[in-house]
Amino acid sequence: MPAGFDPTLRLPTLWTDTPDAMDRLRGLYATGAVTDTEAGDLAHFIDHGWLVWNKAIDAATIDALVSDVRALHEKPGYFVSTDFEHGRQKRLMGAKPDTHNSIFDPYVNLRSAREVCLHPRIARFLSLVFQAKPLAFQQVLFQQSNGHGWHQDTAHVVVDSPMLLAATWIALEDIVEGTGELAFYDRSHRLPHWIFANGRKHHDGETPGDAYGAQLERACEERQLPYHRLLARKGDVFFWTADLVHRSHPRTPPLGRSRMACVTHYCPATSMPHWFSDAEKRGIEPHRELGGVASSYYKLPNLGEMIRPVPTWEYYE
Ligand SMILES: O=C(O)CCC(=O)C(=O)O
Ligand SMILES: [Fe+2]
Repeated sequence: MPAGFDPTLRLPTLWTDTPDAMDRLRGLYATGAVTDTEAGDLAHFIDHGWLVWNKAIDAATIDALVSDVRALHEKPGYFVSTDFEHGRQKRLMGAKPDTHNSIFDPYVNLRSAREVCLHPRIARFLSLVFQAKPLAFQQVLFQQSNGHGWHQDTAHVVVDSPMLLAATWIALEDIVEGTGELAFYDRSHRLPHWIFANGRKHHDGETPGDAYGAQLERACEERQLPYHRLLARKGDVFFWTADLVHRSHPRTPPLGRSRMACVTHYCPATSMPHWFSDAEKRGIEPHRELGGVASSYYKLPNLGEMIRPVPTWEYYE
């Protein structure tokens, strides 16, 4: 079966992505289950597929994470990163300061990263969307843009029920135009499902990224969906739902400029990230009463409050 859109396919979704979501929201509001502000946020998220909160995370909480990231070289061996220099993905960080690579799942080893991605306001909003506590399960701390092309996260962030997915993009500094700012098509979350040649929403490993991205872009342009670039300020939180079409806006010279952002994907704690199919990898570390984190790179649970004493990353060969 060739990859393409399937306008007839229906899959279970978050309630906010269902056709009658606004009616459901009215019900929640009428029973007092959500405040005025939350109802407004949910209505925007339902209608547009995304939501921005300005300055939602206080500077001290952001600064704690930034200073931990600046000091990662003091903990060689603890962090899984892109390691562009060696052209190998997911190698542990070296001992030199680094302002280039992206760090995978820093919430495992850094409490500051958990405080950011499961900030009480974020956890509350995601709990409303999920009707369950949020499980953070794929986090990327970007120091610079990696120039991601057009995609929907359902292609690369795989849950047992693929549409039960949301994400945050949290600015750790004021984002400068041309540094690869996040860009997205408004309301693209309601496109027909894109299905890969494997018959699934997750990437088949064969369809070239360019061809896939170009078709998503064309579908959005045909529908005249507005294109937005997110010039976020430090502490701003951008939420998006499973199928919102997004990318890094192409960078302009000078390349390599800082664009510090923390991206986290979440599913309801009642769902399972794909690697949970291996029973030995089902570790979940709770974070306060708010939610939890899971990782395909690091063995959980029994994570302490601070850095783990053993730099294990058992799940990567
Ligand atoms: O931050 C970016 O440029 C895009 C990140 C992204 O799309 C993701 O991690 O899902
Ligand atoms: Fe993405």
